[in-house]
Amino acid sequence: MRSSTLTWASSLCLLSALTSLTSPVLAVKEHDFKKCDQSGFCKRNRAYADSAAATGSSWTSPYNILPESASIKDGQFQAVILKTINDKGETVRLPITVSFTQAGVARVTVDEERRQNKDIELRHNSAARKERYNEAEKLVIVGGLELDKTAKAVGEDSTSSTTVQYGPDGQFEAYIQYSPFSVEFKRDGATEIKFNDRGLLNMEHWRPKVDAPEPKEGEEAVSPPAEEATWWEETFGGNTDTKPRGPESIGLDISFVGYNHVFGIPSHAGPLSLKETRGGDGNYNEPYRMYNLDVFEYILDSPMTLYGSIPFMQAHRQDSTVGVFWLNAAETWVDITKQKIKGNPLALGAGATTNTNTHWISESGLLDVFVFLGPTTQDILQKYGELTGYTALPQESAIGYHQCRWNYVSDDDVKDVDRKMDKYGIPYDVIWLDIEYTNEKKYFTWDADKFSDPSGMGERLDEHGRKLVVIIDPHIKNAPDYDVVSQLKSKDFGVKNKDGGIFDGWCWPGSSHWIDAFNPKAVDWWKSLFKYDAFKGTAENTFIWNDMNEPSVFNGPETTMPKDNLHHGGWEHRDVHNLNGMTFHNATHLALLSRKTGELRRPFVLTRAFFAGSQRLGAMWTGDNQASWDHLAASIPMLLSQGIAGFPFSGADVGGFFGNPDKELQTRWFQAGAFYPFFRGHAHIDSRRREPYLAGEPYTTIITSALRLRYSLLPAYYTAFHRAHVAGEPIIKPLFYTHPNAEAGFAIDDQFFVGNTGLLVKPVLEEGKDTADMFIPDHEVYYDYFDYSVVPTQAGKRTNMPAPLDTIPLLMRGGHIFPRRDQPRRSSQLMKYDDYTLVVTLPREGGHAEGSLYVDDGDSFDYEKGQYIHQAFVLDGNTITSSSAELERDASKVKAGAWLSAMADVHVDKIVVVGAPSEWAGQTEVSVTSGGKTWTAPIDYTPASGGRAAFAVIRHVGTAVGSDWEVTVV
Ligand code: NBV
Repeated sequence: MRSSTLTWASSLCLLSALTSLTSPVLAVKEHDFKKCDQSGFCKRNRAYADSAAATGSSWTSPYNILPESASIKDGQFQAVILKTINDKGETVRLPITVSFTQAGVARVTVDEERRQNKDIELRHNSAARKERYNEAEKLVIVGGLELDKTAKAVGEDSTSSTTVQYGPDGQFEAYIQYSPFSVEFKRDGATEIKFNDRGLLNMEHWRPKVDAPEPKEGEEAVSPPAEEATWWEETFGGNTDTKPRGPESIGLDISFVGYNHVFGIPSHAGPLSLKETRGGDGNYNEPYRMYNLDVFEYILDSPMTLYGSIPFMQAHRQDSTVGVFWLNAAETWVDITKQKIKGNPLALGAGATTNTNTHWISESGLLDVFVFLGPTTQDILQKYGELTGYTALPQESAIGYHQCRWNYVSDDDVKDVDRKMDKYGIPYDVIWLDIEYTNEKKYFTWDADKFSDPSGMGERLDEHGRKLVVIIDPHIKNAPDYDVVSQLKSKDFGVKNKDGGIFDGWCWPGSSHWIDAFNPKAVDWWKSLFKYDAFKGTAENTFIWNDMNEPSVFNGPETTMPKDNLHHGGWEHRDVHNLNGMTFHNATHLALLSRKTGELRRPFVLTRAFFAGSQRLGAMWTGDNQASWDHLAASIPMLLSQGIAGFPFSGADVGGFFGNPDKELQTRWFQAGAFYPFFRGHAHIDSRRREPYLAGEPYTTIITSALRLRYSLLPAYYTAFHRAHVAGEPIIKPLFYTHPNAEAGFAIDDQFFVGNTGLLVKPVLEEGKDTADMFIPDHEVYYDYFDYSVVPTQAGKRTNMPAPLDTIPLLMRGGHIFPRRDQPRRSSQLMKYDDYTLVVTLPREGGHAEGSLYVDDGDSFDYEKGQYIHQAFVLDGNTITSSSAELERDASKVKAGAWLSAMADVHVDKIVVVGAPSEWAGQTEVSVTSGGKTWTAPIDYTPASGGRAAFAVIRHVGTAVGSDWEVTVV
């Protein structure tokens, strides 16, 4: 459909024809996207793995550390690996550095010695760099690299290996074997991760192209050996990649010893616990692929690549998680196989019955891998976040509900939707404009006939505290009358083709150029386009959506850019492809920070393409899903994967992008979406209008309840976002994260916990279902969220719960306290100064519960100057207390700005104690102490009855939410 042979108009017609089908029967054209054996370097590395396996124990990896080159100093082991490249014993030199960071992370970096490269004649684009791409670190890593200078070599001096002890309390060890080269990472003496254990390390060194001799007359030309066929040129789907540097891939086997589950490497539409990829019952036949692509109508349960990539994987077994982060921005494939451990598995610890072997393959760049030895998932996420950055603390409105479609067609249309949402009492925060708002897809312009008064529209939204998001894509229309493209060309800020001219491709506007956001000067220019006086019609409540930034190029190979295109600094697109979307997202993020001097609002930018580090810049969504039950179900593992890969601010199009959901599906999707970290309804241009008020009864009421539930839980969500911001915690958490020893829950990916609230959600994801089988991971008591009934549960078993259409299966785990705001309003902005409710759930035993609240103005960066409230709540027996959640912080020393001053009048109004102790029966008053004063507040106690737990409601507590206080019941 997107081949260059179709005209723009005909492809759009075809697109419309396909997507106007009422029920989505669409499927990706798989042959439009490469399989491993259609990608030269993937095929070669897999073949290498096959020959290693076939050779068996006599296989020897040709990579050896030169013993005299090895040294360890100041937290770094350095040496040269010699790769034997032929039978004559000739070698190439590959410098290796193993760095040990103060946080206890090990990093293995292997480059190719530059000396080799002076002989390399680049056959085409001579402007391209003659070294392996080595700038991923510059764009991805923001901290955490301080070396642990106390890391030291231990054990006997040896010419055949070095063992380095590192990490907290010297708990970790890296055993570096020289010949053949391999590394074992150990925790407390036990091997957890092995590199090159199977001998699959493969660094295709740079070499000159040797042309086959011209055939003599009468003789046939000799063709290169099969494996060399794709070294210097490769063709797929009619596009030829000229590969001026020849073969340069890297491959490495990484084995997780005693680990049965691996998670991460999003984004793929498959289960959370990754599948094996080399065939067999229920397994995939293809490796997981990471190559950011606009995969039109993607299929489910597949290792196919999608729009974004995070090459970060965790392996988990009972009470232990370890991980690796493969820092490489080129096309990457990962094979996964599992192997039962022979002998005595218990030697490795409980549950360690299996090894998971992985094989990582990238097209170019350095071998650069970070190793995390856990032992908890959270510990790994924290350290990964120190390296790549944490989730930006979002605008509070960004975690409310977003109403989007392709397209709201005029400013009147926008105002009409806004009015109707109010009329029906449906809360929402942000309305979105897709590409049709522009004048002929020229970004930064408006279609003046339909949007005659964008400023008036923005002001109107602002009256209810609402925001507008408009789309800005990276393709810039190549039109004579378009100032933005004239500037892009005259300033030379576009991505180049292989010959050094500006790259011209096909996208929504027709012929287009792409901004090269790897160029800092281009980023500065991009920033200037967003100034209020440049992008007329936008205002402080306008935010941005970046789509198509994989980049999507309709007439390019696999709908993206040719790999031999050139970026700033002379790097080939091949080297940086997976980073491309992030650089564009980053440029837009920076642009929003500089729209007006002195204005300091947090940006909100949604991106479709992403890489490790994108979490610092905004939110992502899972792209063009379909209005079908299986796509609704697929959204949960996809978002859980995002969360444990360090980019939790994620959502899926609620209702499904392609097609028309029936009302049951739409309703269930809202119920699930109400728990997505990023919650947006969106729909394709050819789908029927489906704003929640159009659903009719009982659907509109049920959808509205789901939305109100989300709004009441915003304080809990915002607190969870704060944990993501400071510690890399997922917003929605899979069971292997919350219950790391409950084996039966490790692969469960259709239910999750919300932050640290103890709220356990299992959205209904199947048609016609009115019950839900919820897996219960522990012996704790669980209460139904809505009626406080004590759910009859058994640890490690499923509990069948009623889930008619108007009910979301939602449980509260005993032992938690979470904040809520119970007054329903039209937007989060209007709830800003509402009082709070605390919900306390008593545990099965011990009368202890904990929770917290983080809140700030949800808009500016004043929180960085202490303008926030962060309280920890504890129930102990008969006393509930609130005190600073940060021991080192003295909130009384913070000089309150406008927001914090106003919060002095915002109270904890109500405390609901579910499972309240029977000694509280008969109480009518509690005593409240705060700021040296004591007063009483009324309490109503309702005894347990008919399966419902006893509960107590304390009203008019009257303590400022930011203050320390104590409530004593008896
Ligand atoms: O801009 C139009 C759409 C957008 O609505 C969608 O959310 C993106 O994922 N966009 C893709 C372009 C083409 C869709 C077929």
